[in-house]
Amino acid sequence: MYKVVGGVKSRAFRVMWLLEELGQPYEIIDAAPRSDEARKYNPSGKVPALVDGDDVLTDSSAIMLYLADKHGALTAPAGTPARARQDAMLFWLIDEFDAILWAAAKHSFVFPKDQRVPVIKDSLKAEFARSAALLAERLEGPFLMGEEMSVPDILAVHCINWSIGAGFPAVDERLGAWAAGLRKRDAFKAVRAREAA
Ligand SMILES: N[C@@H](CCC(=O)N[C@@H](CS)C(=O)NCC(=O)O)C(=O)O
Repeated sequence: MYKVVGGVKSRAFRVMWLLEELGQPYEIIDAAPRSDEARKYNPSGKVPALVDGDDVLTDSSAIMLYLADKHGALTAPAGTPARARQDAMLFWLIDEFDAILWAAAKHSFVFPKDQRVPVIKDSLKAEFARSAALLAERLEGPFLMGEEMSVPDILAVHCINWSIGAGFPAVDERLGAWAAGLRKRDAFKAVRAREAA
């Protein structure tokens, strides 16, 4: 059985949501970021990691793509133009959503106090709002890449949820409604239920 290293409140949520969508059972090793437990699986102490038999894999996006490829779902096949477009969307989300939220987190609680520059957060919030407006314009089908759900949907919704938790201004109304629709999925709710347990 897969083991997901990291708690539901971390980026490990993305991997759990994907596993739920795939119908794959998993155990959670609820290791806090930078803990000794997390370092057993990733020397940097970052979570998530995934234990698949003898292999330990790191980085939420790399893990999601690995699982999607392996199980042949939630991704366009590797080596196709559709996959290149899907990857472009994924990498754009990493640059323009995840990185902005992460920068805000670093200047809120991750960095030592004397290295935090809280004033940067207003600029990050404005940048995130611009990115969210751009994404809203690109929404065409029920999912980011059209008719089929894929890995970028999970990353985008997780980041939108994170932005709410971090006190960022509400995203564009259309994007917010789209994210709310994805939160109704059974797979999403199953992970949330683990959070509540
Ligand atoms: N790009 C990585 C980022 C992982 C990451 O930074 N995770 C956070 C928790 S959500 C962490 O472990 N932070 C501890 C640190 O950066 O030292 C991913 O998507 O998995």
